[in-house]
Amino acid sequence: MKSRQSTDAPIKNYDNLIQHFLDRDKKALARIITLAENDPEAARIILSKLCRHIHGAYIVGFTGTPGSGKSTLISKLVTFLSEKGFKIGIISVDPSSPYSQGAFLGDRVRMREIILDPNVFIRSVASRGRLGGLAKAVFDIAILYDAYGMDYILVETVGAGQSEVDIFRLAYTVILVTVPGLGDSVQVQKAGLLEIADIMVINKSDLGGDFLKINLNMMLDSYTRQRSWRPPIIRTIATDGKGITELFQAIQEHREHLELSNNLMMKKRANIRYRLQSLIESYLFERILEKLSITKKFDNLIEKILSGSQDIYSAAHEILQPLLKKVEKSL
Ligand SMILES: Nc1nc2c(ncn2[C@@H]2O[C@H](COP(=O)(O)OP(=O)(O)OP(=O)(O)O)[C@@H](O)[C@H]2O)c(=O)[nH]1
Ligand SMILES: [Mg+2]
Repeated sequence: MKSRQSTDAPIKNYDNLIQHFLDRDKKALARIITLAENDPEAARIILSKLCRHIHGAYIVGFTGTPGSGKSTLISKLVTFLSEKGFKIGIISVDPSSPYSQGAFLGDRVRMREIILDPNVFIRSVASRGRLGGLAKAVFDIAILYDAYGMDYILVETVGAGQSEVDIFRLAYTVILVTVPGLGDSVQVQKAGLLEIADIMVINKSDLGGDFLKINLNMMLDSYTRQRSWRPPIIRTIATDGKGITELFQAIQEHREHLELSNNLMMKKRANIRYRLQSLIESYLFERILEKLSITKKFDNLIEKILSGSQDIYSAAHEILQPLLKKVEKSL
């Protein structure tokens, strides 16, 4: 195993790579994202040099049941934005199912036309892996896209697990993509999606959607009474690009609402707090727990629990107590 965090390891110089990145070389962007994902020390060095490059990319999240048309909608919106001269970074979160590889490739084929666009960059993140790891990867990519100079960052996820819901702390505008005939309330109420949605899309409007619209309006009536923003309902036919202008308009209106109400700054602050907490949590987890678990004391406690002379809770307490005392003293 590589000793990633060893303090004796020579500190690598990433200046050349960073320069290429700042010159908007897509290869450098891809390389830096890979480094950030796999090498925490590299991530620290590179991000410390890029943190001054804040461009204020606007982050939009897309969620909704599998197959509702999120990727199609994103690809059409990307074409629309690119034609206006904007630079767009896409983050696509694969569902954790073992079949996701195929679905992802499918998306890639559909997105081929925009992959070649110099204004667009796509990165996919697998949602398998350690808890919290997914959100961290997505947050890091978003920071890198911003430093690279993207105007819009579009994040696609099915929004099923907690980790995916966490991703929506990142997005300033969250779009919930629904489709007619799929059990209306199920699509919306799952995992509290109604609470996080800022814009409702009824996609596949070529297949209907009048009834869904009535239902969504009813749900919004009861839910948004205390909110200053009522999510608009936009009808789209993603395959034909219908409704994309209206969708962009709705995103802009929500953005203005956030800016005028100062909520954008609040969201950004909450994001940083969450990221900082998660990062500290993962450092604690990786560095301290790894070291603790190879001590003699740890082995002794395992034996005691095995023989029934100690319970697991008091054992955890015994390990943590001296550490917590030291930490509390240092705060
Ligand atoms: N009839 C109709 N089909 C559509 C529309 N939008 C997308 N589709 C089709 O729906 C299918 C799924 O579209 P995707 O864009 O892959 O959906 P998705 O939500 O990204 O799917 P996952 O990433 O697997 O969750 C594709 O076959 C699309 O061509 C639409 O407006 N009308
Ligand atoms: Mg998709």
